[in-house]
Amino acid sequence: ELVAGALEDATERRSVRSLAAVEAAAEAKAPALDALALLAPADRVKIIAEVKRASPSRGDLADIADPAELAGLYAAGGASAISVLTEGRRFKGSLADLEAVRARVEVPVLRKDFIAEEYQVLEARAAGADLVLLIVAALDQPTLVRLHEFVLSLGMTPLVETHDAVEVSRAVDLGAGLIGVNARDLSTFELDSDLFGRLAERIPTGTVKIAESAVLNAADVAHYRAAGADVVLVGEALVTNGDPVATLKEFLS
Ligand code: IGP
Repeated sequence: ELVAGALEDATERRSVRSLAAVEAAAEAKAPALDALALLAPADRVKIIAEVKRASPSRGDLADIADPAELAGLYAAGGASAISVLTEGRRFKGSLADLEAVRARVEVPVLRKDFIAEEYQVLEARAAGADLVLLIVAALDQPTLVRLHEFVLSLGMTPLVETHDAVEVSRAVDLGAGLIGVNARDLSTFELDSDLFGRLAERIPTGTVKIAESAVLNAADVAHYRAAGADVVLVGEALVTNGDPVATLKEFLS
């Protein structure tokens, strides 16, 4: 499955670039941006725009020759942060994509991947990531607690992704500052665009509430906003639309 593949790939990278080397690279990096503050609840909904070439459920989405250029358009369109898929096998992303995006934009950048060990978190920081996705369904609670602490210890912000009420309570127990609800079930790939609305009330006030997936148009953004989303994370609709700046402006209007 997805996590096992991502871990195998990380193990392979580690044989080329040691833990110590990645630690040193992470250490040498300019500090991460304060994504928690930049994504804080506001009068208007905020958008995290995703650089996404492909997905297991949808196959190839877009031929993104220059992820940095796309991220630049996202920022110009008003995105508050950029998500970069770095998983290679099914999403066709890479850490090089993230590094290129980081070099281009001034907003926070999220490493979107199946993170299960510290090495991957260090890689994220070494590539310049400000945020790291932690998927509750993919981690037992002690590992989740450990990785959450580790992300924070590097000055980055964890985005804790959930898909049911039990996972939300596990995220709340962590003291997570950012909690996402993914409308897509990562084991069946089914979408449930009302899931965020059902789970939002379980997320404490003061936590940044993020609705992930299933946004195809401005009405979907409004639907999530009405259900209490502070931030909406959008991938497919932006990469498949020829004019991401116009699309984002519409989503934010
Ligand atoms: C974006 P969409 O439906 O707008 O393309 O979804 C994002 O939510 C989705 O890519 C995602 C994801 C993930 C991908 C959410 N959580 C975890 C991989 C791993």
